Amino acid sequence: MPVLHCAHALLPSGWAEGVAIHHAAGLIIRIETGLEAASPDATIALPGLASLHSHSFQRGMAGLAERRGTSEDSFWTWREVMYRFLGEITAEDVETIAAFAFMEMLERGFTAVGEFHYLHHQPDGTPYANPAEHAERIAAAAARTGMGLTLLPVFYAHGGFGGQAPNAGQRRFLSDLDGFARLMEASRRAIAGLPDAVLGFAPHSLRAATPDELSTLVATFTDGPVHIHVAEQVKEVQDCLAWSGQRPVEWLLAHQPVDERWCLIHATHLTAEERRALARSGAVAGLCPITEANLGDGIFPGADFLAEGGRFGVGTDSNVEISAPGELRMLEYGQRLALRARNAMSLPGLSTGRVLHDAALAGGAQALARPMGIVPGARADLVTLRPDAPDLAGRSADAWLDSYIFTGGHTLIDRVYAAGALVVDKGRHQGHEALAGAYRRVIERLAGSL
Ligand code: NGQ
Ligand code: ZN
Repeated sequence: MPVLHCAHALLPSGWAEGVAIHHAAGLIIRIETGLEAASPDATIALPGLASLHSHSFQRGMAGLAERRGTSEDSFWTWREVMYRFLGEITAEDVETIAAFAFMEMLERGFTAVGEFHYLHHQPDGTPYANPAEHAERIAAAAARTGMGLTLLPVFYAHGGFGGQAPNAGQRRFLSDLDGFARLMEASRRAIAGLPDAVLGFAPHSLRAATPDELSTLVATFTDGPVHIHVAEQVKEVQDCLAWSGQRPVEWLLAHQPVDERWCLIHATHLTAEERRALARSGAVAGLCPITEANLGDGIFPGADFLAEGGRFGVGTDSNVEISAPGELRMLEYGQRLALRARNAMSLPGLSTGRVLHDAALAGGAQALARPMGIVPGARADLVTLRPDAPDLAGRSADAWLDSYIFTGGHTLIDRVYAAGALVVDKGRHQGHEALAGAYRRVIERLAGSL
């Protein structure tokens, strides 16, 4: 049985020395500690994290929506730019961009992704003959890069609360309940060739699915995680109040069986009561701090939520900047700026980096319904740090994590193993050149559409 030897590794029980990770068919079978290896595969090994929320195609417009328009810019004007950008994307482009985004995720600390996949149809809105045309592309991108995939096909039927008609920019997303059932079936086949892929589903938001549709979906698709965007923007909270008399998270907790199966993406705008109820529900708050900052969403009440036992993970969402340590850093810095305090998402006496990393590992695993971490049964995924990096000098254990998250970031990543295979060496994915070359050709064409 193949073995990965690590001089130091972060296990669920804490840091361990002389760790031998035995794996077979991509999964960890057994872990031994206290074994010296002459030339270990890694000096400092961390578990890979999950990017629990990604729209991979949006990687293609990263940096292209940072010009101010004629009126005030907002999330909603960004969304118009995004709709224009996706208007030109072909099925081949979907795969090329997803493969590039997944490669970057692997190079930057993520070994699993929750792909919140809503770009289903052709540019004019006509369905493909194969409803999983794009889902197959995403599965192919995961296979090519080594990414652990939880595919979340998205149900999207309306343009606003109360079943409002969708607009032209949304025509590539739309299905009715029957169409969505066919998409789910085809998506299940699309990922069948990936040994560790998971299928969940995602009603896009309370704007895109009516209460009846939501209830039918939840009753019909009883396996796998349920993800939904919720309470990201103040306008969304106001519109929800006008429609239902309740705030989005309040409405969801009152009308759906929100529990450990659920992941509420963003959940930015919460009253103290909603925050406590969400923590009690056991659902994961799917935080996307870099995207939330980029889109001007607001700041999730993370410090209070953590203190109340709330579960969270992080996602790269728009993929405007991909970095696992970067998401954790932004999450903590948002709290510091809002609270004018330091070490806010932490617990007394503990390393903030360690608390953030442990919580995001557990929350990501729960939200993507896949075992993660350096434990038997999980995929053999490791992120190793460059032991000679000046930023890591003179420290050990949790101080490595603090320096990774707050100082060196993903530039400290050395090797990444995915399902036991070496996919990133010296910070570079084995397929980097080919994937980046193909991506560049696609983007040179698409950038012209903005
Ligand atoms: C999305 N993204 O579906 O890509 C959304 C924007 C919407 C984020 N919320 C569109 N970050 O929510 O309608
Ligand atoms: Zn999103």
